[in-house]
Amino acid sequence: MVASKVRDMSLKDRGMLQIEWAEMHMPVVSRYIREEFSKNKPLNGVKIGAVLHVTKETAALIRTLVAGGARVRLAASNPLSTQDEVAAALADHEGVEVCAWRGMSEEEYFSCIRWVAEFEPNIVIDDGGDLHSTIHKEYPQVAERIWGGTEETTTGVIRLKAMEREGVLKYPAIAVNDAYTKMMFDNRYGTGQSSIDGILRATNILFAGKTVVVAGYGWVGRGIALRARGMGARVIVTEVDPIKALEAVMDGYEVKPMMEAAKIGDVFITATGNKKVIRREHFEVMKDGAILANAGHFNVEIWIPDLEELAVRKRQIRPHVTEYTLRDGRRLYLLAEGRLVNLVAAEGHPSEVMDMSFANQALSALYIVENKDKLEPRVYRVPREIDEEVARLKLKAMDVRIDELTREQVEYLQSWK
Ligand code: ARJ
Repeated sequence: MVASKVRDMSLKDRGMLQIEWAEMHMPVVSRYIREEFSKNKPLNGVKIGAVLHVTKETAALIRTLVAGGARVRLAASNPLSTQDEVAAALADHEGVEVCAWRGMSEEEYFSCIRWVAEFEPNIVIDDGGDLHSTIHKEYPQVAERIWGGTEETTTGVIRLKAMEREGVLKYPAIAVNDAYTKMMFDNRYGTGQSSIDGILRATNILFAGKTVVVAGYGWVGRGIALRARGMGARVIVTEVDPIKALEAVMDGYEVKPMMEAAKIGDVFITATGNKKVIRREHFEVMKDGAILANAGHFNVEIWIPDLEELAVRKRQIRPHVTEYTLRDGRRLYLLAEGRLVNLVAAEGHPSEVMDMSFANQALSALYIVENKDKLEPRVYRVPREIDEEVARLKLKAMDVRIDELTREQVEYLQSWK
């Protein structure tokens, strides 16, 4: 408790109410798995270092890990995404230390991540890969002793696979992002709703009738395109992958190069995981009033240095809306400083979908404890059994029942004759 660094401890009661609200909608993590963990204490004495967005949903996960007997040190996975009241409530918790406040500098952000590394955790849970990367670069002795790690998001998994490829990965890593019950739900339905929620809270614009350009048609882009269309927007998708581009066409969207989409879009939402997706040449042709938002993990998709260079004036119009006036008088509006618009301008994904993502996290942490002697320093998929268990528990919570194969059907599926 003493070691925690948060904005204001007097917010803790308010934070606890938010956590209760989240947990009401997270039956898998905060009821089923927590009950099991409380009973059997499978994480007894395990030190977990976590770098996650410090939200009410993350709090539900942390409380479940602690119920299982773990001690947790938690830092923010983005300088602007922390819910300060939740950070205070968590810092007040037995067994939890927190380093997170909204609006921290880049330097403070990394100092909190180092503080998690210095905990010498047995297990590391990361979102985006900054913890994995910092430990590998700066704390090799700590890395040697880590049993295993998990990774919440696509960007982090890409970085872990690069480490694996270059032969530098020091501990086994489970790509929680790639579980079906994560990627197909959190990335699609979670981001689809929460990114639009962030844009609406920041701007209060009407989506109906707008031309919305979605850059990237992975799970995140698909979800955003789907929800934007559902609200009456005309959706244009940009892609570099021919298969995904074709899928977008077949799903009924217009597909164009960014250079053409730039001229006609009212709202731009990036979801590629890459850098400089919207840059100088695009800003130069955009319409007066165009709105720019990012849904990807890092603030590099909309290339802000170009925008800064092109602008003759910059004003904060309202929270999370920065106006850039270009030389010819056109005004472009950047939301949430180009960081994940859903977590900065809204509250991130709804609890219901984080319930599935974080159930995968909790069960993957347990899997590492149980299999630490067998696992090698590689990137692993979430075991199929965990994925199916998460789906089963979610269905149970939703009171949805499904059929079972008959013996005859099982035999039919197994026969090749
Ligand atoms: C915590 C959240 C929330 C939320 O699972 C999502 C993902 O892949 C991350 C990309 O950085 C963000 C993470 N995420 C979305 N919403 N994490 N609480 N409410």
